[in-house]
Amino acid sequence: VQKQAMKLQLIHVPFGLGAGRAGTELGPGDILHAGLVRQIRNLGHDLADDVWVSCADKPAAAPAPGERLKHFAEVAEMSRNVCTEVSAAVESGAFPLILGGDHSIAIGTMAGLAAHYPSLGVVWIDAHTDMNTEATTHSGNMHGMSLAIALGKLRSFSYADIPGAGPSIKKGNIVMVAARDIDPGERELIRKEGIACFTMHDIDRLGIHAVMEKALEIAGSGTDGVHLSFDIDSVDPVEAPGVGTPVRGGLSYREAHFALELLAESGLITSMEVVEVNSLLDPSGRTARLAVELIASMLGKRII
Ligand code: Z70
Ligand code: MN
Ligand code: MN
Ligand code: MN
Repeated sequence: VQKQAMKLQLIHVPFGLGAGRAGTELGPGDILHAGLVRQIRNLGHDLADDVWVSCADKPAAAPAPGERLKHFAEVAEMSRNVCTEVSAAVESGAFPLILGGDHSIAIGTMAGLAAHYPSLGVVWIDAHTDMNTEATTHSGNMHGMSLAIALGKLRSFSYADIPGAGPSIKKGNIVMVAARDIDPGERELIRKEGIACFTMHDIDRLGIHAVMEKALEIAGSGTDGVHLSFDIDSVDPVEAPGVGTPVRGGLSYREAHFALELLAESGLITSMEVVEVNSLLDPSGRTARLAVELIASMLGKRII
C-alpha cells in the first residue's frame, strides 16, 4: 500500500535544554545532513519551505541545585513558539513533521495539534514514558515530563499557559510503545490514570504487529487526528547509539521499521515528530541516518 503524496511541513526545533546532556539541539541539522529532503522527494511528497523555530541555545542561568524544572523559562518559550508553528502548519493543510531537539519539544507540538484536533490521539514510541512531574522527577530534566504536561499533571505548567494551545490530551487517547525505563513516580501515575503502555515485555510476548494494531485501536478510535511522537531511543542502542539515555533491550531495526510501516498503512497518522538524535554521542552518524530511514517508512516507503 503506497501512501498518497502529501504536502509536508518540516519544523526544525534545535532545542536541547530539556535534556541532561548537550547535543540534541544539533538534531535537525544532523537529520537534514543525513539526506531527509532527498528521501521525502523520492517518495513523491511536496515540501513547504522549512520552518526553523528559534530556540535558546545557552541557558540564561545555570539551574539551581535540586531544581525541579531545569531551564523552565527556555522550555516554556520554546513550547510557545513550537505551538504557534505547528498550529500554522495544520492550518495550511500540511502534514507537520517536527524535528528535535530533545523530547520537551513535544509539549509545544501537542499543544498546537490539540488546538485543531479536540480529541487528539497520541502514539508515543520511546524507551521512557516521560510522565514525571515536578513532584516525581529525579533529574529535573523537562524532556522526562512532556506527556505529563500534555495530560495536565504538572502544577506549575500546563497548556493553559501556552497562547493558542488546545486543551490537554485525554488520557484514553494516549498509548506508549517500547517503554523499558520507567521511574517509580511515573509507574504510579500510569497505573493510577490507567494509561495504555506497551512495554518491551509486551512486544516480546505479543509481537510488534499485534502491539501496533492495539496501539492504533487506542489512539485511532474516537479521535480526530493521531500524532506520532517518536523518540529514537526506543530503538536498541546497537542501532541507535547516538542518544542521551541509551537503554538496552529496545526495538530491533526491523521492529522499528515495521511499526512505522504499519502506522503509515493505517492512514491515521496526521503528524509526526522525531526527537533525541544526539550525534555528538555518535561520531559514526548512524543514528541520524536511521532517523531518516524510519521517517521514510512512516511516509510510505516500501521494500517493493
Ligand atoms: C528519566 C527522567 C528521559 C528521554 C531520558 C529519563 C527521561 N525518566 N527521556 N531520555 N527521552 O529524567 O525523568
Ligand atoms: Mn522521550
Ligand atoms: Mn526516551
Ligand atoms: Mn529518574
